[in-house]
Amino acid sequence: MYRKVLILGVALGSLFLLVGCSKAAPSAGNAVAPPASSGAPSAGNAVVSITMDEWHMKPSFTSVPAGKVTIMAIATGVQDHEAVLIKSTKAANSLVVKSETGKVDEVAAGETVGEVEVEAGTTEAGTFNLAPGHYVVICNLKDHYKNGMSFDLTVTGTTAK
Ligand SMILES: [Cu+2]
Repeated sequence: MYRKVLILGVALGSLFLLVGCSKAAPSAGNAVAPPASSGAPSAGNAVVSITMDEWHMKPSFTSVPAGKVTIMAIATGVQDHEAVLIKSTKAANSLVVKSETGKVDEVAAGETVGEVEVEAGTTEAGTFNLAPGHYVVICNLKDHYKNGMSFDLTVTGTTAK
């Protein structure tokens, strides 16, 4: 009588879970962005995670080095949101809202670099090559900006390739 033992070698050795390095769980009542003194993003691979709900945008950083910057939009509320990145000389809280649309006039605000749209309860990311300067990040769905969804983002350093 033979009993054949099959040893099933399941090679899981190379399975790496690429878990996002920060879940950036926001603490209630702490709407202030953390200082960039510890764990400051490095040039070329900075990640700004933005926790969004009704009606806040809480960025992990408000200053990043020039070069590739990943905007990670995390929608923790009940509505869809978006993070529109605009190179602008204006302060984030001083943009013109068109009354007929309830949206910021992006052309008047500056040069739109890109945007990341995110559905409620999900996370989306986009990577942009940013030159030094002042930017505003807004949610430009109807009435979201005027409800408070914006912040200033400073891109520091010299122009990256
Ligand atoms: Cu929004």
